[in-house]
Amino acid sequence: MTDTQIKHDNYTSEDIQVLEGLEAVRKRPGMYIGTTSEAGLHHLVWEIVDNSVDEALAGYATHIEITVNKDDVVTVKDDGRGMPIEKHKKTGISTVETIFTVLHAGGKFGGGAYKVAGGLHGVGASVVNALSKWLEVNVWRDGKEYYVRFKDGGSVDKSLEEIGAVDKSITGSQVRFKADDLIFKEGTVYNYKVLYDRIRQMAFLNKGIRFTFNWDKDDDNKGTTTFCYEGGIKEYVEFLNKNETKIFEDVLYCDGYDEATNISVEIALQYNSSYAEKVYSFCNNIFTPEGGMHLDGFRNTLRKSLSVYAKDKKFLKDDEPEFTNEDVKEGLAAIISVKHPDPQYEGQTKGKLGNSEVRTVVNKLFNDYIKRYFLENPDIAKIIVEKAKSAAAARLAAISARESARRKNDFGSSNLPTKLKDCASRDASICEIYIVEGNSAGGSAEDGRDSNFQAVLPLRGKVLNVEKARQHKIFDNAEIRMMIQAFGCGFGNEIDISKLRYHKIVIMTDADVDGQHISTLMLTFLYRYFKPLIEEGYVYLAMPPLYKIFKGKMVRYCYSDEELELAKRDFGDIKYDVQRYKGLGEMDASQLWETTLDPEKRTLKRVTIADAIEADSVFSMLMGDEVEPRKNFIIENAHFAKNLDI
Ligand code: 28F
Repeated sequence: MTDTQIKHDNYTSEDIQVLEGLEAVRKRPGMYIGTTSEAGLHHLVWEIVDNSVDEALAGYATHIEITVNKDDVVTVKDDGRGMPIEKHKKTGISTVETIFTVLHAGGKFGGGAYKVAGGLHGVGASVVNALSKWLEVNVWRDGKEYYVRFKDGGSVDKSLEEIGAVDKSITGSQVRFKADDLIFKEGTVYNYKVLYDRIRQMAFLNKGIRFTFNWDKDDDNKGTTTFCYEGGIKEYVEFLNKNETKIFEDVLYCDGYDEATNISVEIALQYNSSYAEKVYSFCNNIFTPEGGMHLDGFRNTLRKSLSVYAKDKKFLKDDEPEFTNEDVKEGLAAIISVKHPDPQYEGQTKGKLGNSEVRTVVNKLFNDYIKRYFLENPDIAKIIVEKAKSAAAARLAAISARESARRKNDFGSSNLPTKLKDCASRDASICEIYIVEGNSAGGSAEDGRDSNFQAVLPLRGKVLNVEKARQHKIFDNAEIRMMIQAFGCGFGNEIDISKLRYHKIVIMTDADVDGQHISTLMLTFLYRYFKPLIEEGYVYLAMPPLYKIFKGKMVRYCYSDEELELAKRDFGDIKYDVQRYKGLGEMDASQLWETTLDPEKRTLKRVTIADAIEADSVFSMLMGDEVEPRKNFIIENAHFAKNLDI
């Protein structure tokens, strides 16, 4: 044993207290990580990675490596200073053990300046330990390597010891853990895409930090990806616009730090030729889906400064109205990222930044920047003004189109589309509407449903490409008018959810590429015009089966290739038949009920905002002006996209 080794008995009163603390986490994991489903499992990774990011933001780590192995063991490693191993004053045990065994509120203890107080983030590494079957830590510090291991949700398995000498220049921390399947009952299997997307996002949000992602499973994703963006959110905006036609090359970027409030701000933006906006705001590296003060400050300053500039330069006449927020967001891609020492989150899903001082700080910084930018770059200022002017003109056209439509009582709830096969119940909380592509499938759905609470709206042809069309065109589209009428809650900024006629809006398409394409279109449309319905969890995807495996009266429906393989085993020696469903139309009414409509048996996938944003970006790529990325996408996905008619 060496002098630096910190030995303590396994049964001191502190230890017992510690275990009681971690036991509380195991009793109510949801309180600490939100859920114990897939999102909660991934939360464990982010807790550990966040600590590495903090060490990098403090200026000590440059590289963070995340590995998932075949057995879903996660390893996170950084090249920071290494967690301190000295005895911690308050706890009497080593700091590293304290970090993993003492529950603490984010920020207060961890030393990270930017934790999400009160929220689920930054609850700390001890929570990860509490929810792991085992967890081990290696620390490289002062020319030595240290090791400690915990098991069964936080009891010390091997106490902290020095395990070797290394060169003094080697420093850092590594955590390996296996999530506990007693806690994560749905399984401890990580999702490649979830990890990949978030790691890339963190790399965009934290310029210069190098992230390495190793996926060590024997599947199609096996391999290593490195993300490092010297340009940070400037490159994030380039990424958002990579499939769009930019209307100027520059990405506007500013950053600043306010000493009085300890708030730092980064903003990047660029316009493209589309009519949609992609504006995402973050606080402390966490997406704020409901926006908040940082976003308000950004939008108001953009609107005001562009209006003032346009008036000044006589692009807008004295008697013309100033731009609205709507006018300046057409074709806008932007990232607003703030760091706040004590963020307050509000709103339905706690996804809205409430601290009002953030708005003031963003206003000041962005206003100074953009005023100067317009003066120095009059050509670009003019392009943006022209874009906003044409948006304003379109907005006025849309208002008059909508007013004339309203006069005809088109979107009034009294007027339901003739094609809608409505349900009997008027209790929206139990009512469901199936939006079905194709007439034949619509027929089976109409016959197979329970008409007490299930309505069917068959759509013919593809939903209008909302990316390319402006509002007044969109309302000319018959399919879209039918949906607006059927939902009954209005659309766009004027949604009144209390008027929504169905609390489940279910998109039902064939389980093939064409079907996927249509559901992408549908999701994009709903995202752009009915966002609150997605946010409130009213939108679902139906999951029709891919196969039927049967022998005589013995029948099983399978929803994936894996399920089919498993089912084949159950049929064993029996000579079975397999039918592959190419489309919903191949199922008769009773089969459709049994497999896809019956609430007792069906699977519905609830659409999240993240799904919709993903659909939106795939969609922009498939539909946008840029031909090259679309071609690449089709070539890369050729095995899968053979029927994609774009
Ligand atoms: C794989 C996960 O957790 N990295 C970390 C550090 C570095 C320090 C630290 C962490 C000090 C006072 C608690 C080192 N030297 N990666 C990580 N790297 N924590 S976590 O300090 C913890 C705080 O109370 C560190 C000097 N100061 C800080």
